[in-house]
Amino acid sequence: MWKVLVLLCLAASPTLSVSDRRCGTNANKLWLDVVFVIDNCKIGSMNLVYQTISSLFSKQLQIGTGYDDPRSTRVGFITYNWNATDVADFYKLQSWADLNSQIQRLQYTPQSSSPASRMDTGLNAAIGMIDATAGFRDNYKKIVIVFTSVHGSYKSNQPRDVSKILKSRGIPVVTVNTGSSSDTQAYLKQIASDNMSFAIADGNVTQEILKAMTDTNCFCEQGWVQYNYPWNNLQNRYGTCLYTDTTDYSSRDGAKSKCRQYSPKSYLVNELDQQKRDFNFNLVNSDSTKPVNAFYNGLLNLNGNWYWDQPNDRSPIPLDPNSGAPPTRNACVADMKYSDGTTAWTPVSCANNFRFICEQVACDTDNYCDGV
Ligand SMILES: *[C@@H]1O[C@H](CO)[C@@H](O)[C@H](O)[C@H]1NC(C)=O
Ligand SMILES: *[C@@H]1O[C@H](CO)[C@@H](O)[C@H](O)[C@H]1NC(C)=O
Ligand SMILES: CC(=O)N[C@H]1CO[C@H](CO)[C@@H](O)[C@@H]1O
Repeated sequence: MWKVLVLLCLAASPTLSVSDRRCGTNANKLWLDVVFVIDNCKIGSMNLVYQTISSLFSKQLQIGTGYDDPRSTRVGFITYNWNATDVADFYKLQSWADLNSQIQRLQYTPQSSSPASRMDTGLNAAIGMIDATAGFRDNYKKIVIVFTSVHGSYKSNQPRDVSKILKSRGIPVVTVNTGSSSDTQAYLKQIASDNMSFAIADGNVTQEILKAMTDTNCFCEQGWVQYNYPWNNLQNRYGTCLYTDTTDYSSRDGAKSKCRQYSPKSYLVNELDQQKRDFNFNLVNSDSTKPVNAFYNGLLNLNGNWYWDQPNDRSPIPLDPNSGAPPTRNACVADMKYSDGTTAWTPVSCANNFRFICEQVACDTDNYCDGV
């Protein structure tokens, strides 16, 4: 009796809302190139630096290159004080054991006798290390992670200007304050990418750096837009990528097959919640000179039931009632916006030509992408 009641209650409780997949966060399957830039000047704090670095890399992670599963991570090390030193380039560490012993060697290397801390030399060395292997693994994202406790000086350029070069190339810069100075923290905040200036004293720095790494590892191939919300909020990115062509109007079946031509992983866009619909309308309008009030999405009627389109090798996903009311009759549907601002999945003739949006999963720790 009890059980029946519990089941009844569960059945009556509101179902969870559905939404797009989040970026993969499997830290054992990272495929990245990471450069550590470590200040070892005489006056800096090295407390917990190498323990923190060590805690980022599980033994399951493939370090180096040449594995059957291409999801592997290269790790480079640069130390700096008055000048920078390349300790390990992207070719040196070819296994987790290599990485582990490199970290230990660094841990037991005495700090520099120089009190100077010139971060621009370290950041320029990072650029050099990344550029030295250009043309190889270009489809792997790079990330630069700087450890220092010092608001230092510089040799030729403000560190934030060198960091800007990295950021403008799509390479995030993480900073980790290894001391407790709030002046250093404010200084590092100008150098780091948004929301990527951390401090060891926070107590959760491993978690924060790992999130920065898995976020960096989550991206779209060139030409595709990563679903994020609110519009243009790159801090809140989902694990799906969208593509739409301003000039391309097509019948429903034409749209469906064009999505498949773009990529074997691609299909007509899903709209699991209102937020995604808002995003989709923004997207079709973002590149258009005249308002776009109708486009084809991936809502399909198969034998009287509603499904979301999926790639050829996957079954379509049944429409969840929480995603929206199904269209009023079996037909092709377009997502339409009316003059009062409301939207509806509206039955249309399949031969009507409309804009359309294609979708595919993002490149992330769950999905390797060999394109750039
Ligand atoms: C500083 O380091 C760089 C790279 O390691 C090197 O090319 C340069 O000669 C060094 N500068 C001086 C003044 O030693
Ligand atoms: C880590 O701690 C800081 C400060 O307490 C907090 O703002 C931040 O949200 C935490 N980050 C994570 C990933 O838990
Ligand atoms: C979660 C969080 O800290 N988000 C911040 C990231 O950075 C942007 C821009 O600097 C802020 O607006 C967010 O609040």
